[in-house]
Amino acid sequence: NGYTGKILWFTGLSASGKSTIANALSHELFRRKKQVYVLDGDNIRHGLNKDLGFGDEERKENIRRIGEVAKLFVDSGQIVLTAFISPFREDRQIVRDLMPKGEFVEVYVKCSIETCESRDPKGLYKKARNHEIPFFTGISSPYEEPLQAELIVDSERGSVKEIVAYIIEKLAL
Ligand code: GGZ
Repeated sequence: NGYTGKILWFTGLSASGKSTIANALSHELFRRKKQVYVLDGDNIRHGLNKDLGFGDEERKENIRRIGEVAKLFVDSGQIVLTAFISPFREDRQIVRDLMPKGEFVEVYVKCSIETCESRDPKGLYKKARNHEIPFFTGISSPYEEPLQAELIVDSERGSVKEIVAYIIEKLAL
């Protein structure tokens, strides 16, 4: 069972917990000697995609590039954990279609907009409400819930630790 390359594609609202869960999962997989790498806003939107904003077309291009980069990591044998809002079904489907069956696993990090807004770790929801940030997902830009996610994790119910354990068990990682 040597070859384990795949994409775990986390999708969900801002502050739903995508990056936190992906990073905790990556630490646990590393501990289990898996080749794993996290792609998130910190290493993609500040680098490769720093030319892109948050209009629909720019989000689409953001996700397209991330999909292509993730595919390269999978080619090199890694488990890639991506943590982007990726609000559009069509764009997630395009990445799914890049990958062989079973190598794209959609993980919906479910969390109500009310809870995300109350967490507001960076004060972005407040700014969006005050019209200081346009096209903010869940406020002034849509989020299309997955209809066919392989996994749904509810960050309002489970702890990060429980969710990580659940993902590892369900996917037999
Ligand atoms: C949504 C925004 C926006 C707008 C800046 N809408 O909670 P965060 O801060 O750390 O994560 C959000 C991140 C979203 O980038 P993604 O690359 O994941 O988005 S997408 O997949 O839709 O392309 C948020 C911050 O960037 N942010 N402006 N208008 N989130």
